[in-house]
Amino acid sequence: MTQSIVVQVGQCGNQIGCRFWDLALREHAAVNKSGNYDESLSSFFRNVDSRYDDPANIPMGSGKGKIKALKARAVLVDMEEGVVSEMMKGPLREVFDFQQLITDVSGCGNNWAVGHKMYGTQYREQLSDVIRRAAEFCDCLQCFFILHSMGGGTGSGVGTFILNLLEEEYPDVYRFVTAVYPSAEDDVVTSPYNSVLAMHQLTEKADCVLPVENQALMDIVNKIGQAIPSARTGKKTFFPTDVKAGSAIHTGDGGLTKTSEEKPFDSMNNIVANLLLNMTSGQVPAEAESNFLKKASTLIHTGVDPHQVKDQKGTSLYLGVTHQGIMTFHGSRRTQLYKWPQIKRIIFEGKMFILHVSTTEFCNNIKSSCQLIEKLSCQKFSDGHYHIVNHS
Ligand SMILES: Nc1nc2c(ncn2[C@@H]2O[C@H](COP(=O)(O)OP(=O)(O)OP(=O)(O)O)[C@@H](O)[C@H]2O)c(=O)[nH]1
Ligand SMILES: [Mg+2]
Repeated sequence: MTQSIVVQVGQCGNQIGCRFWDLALREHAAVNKSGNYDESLSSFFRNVDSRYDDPANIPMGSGKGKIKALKARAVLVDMEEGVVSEMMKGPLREVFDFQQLITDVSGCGNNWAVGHKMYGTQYREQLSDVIRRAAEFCDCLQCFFILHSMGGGTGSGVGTFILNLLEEEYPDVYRFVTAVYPSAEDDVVTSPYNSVLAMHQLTEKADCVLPVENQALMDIVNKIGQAIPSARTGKKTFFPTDVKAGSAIHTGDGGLTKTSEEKPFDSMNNIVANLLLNMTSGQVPAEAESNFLKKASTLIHTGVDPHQVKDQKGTSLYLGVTHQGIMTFHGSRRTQLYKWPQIKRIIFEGKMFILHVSTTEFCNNIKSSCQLIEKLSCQKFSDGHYHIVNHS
């Protein structure tokens, strides 16, 4: 039996956290019909006797004890107080332990350094204390989930400060980070700088990072929004094949209609909450990490150069770079893949980009590996177009 602690930092981290706990409770309510406090509940929740101010854990025992009151294994941190205090007035207020909150008033003004250097140092002891409190309620703490934005000062600065602290104080406990990247239209001018500064920390200190891009979330929400007309219009619900009916972007009544209390980021945050719960359900962190990496390695559409390339026949195509190698695309169809082990050299000669590829040829059905050097060169013209020439 293992437990995880969620550390939600800044406005974005706390808002996503809120959707996460809401969904986790709904899922447990749907599955746990007996109302017993069992192993799966104990991974994210404590069962407490709420008659006391500082309620102690009710031990799980054989897993047949009834649920009294559930407390989330969560630590809430924000250098502004608005979001957290609103959460403490909202429907989830009973779920959070008010002794595991840290807030200040002024926020970090979207400045990584203020969060990391100033507030981080100032709140170090307090952060360490509340995290220890949450950790001491666990029998076998296995994982910290840190939720934060990369663009905000508190999220990027204090979030990565906490990551360092966790590495120092709990080196053997997994550190999973869900990091929300700003979209290109983000109105916070410092968000790209904050993201770069925070990313450096993530690469060094996190065991696993789930990068979430706000633009992608917005696109998904819009796509689902278009596919699912409002229930109030009385129109028949229609789901195109690429949008699943169960794509829970709305919670509220658990259905697909938007409720009046829903806030602007809720639909986007529900997608992240779903992702996190799916990733963690029934898995120990090591398993979740390995499954996550397996999934990540199947995502091929990374780094496609937006400039068109032309082959010898003048056909337009695009070049893409992925974990597998360098590939060419004709429209959205992949036409060639030069795998990294095949690529022997990449050279730039002025405007020429030359790729030396070793290919395996089949001669008389006998597989003989011929070191055939295929030279692919592409010339970049002043208008940004490439010309690709095959010298093989
Ligand atoms: N997906 C998502 N993004 C959010 C949410 N709230 C803010 N953001 C994004 O997060 C970035 C701003 O970070 P915040 O989390 O608001 O900032 P903060 O961590 O509270 O830091 P300071 O306010 O500077 O102290 C912007 O890129 C926003 O678009 C949210 O609830 N969901
Ligand atoms: Mg804030």
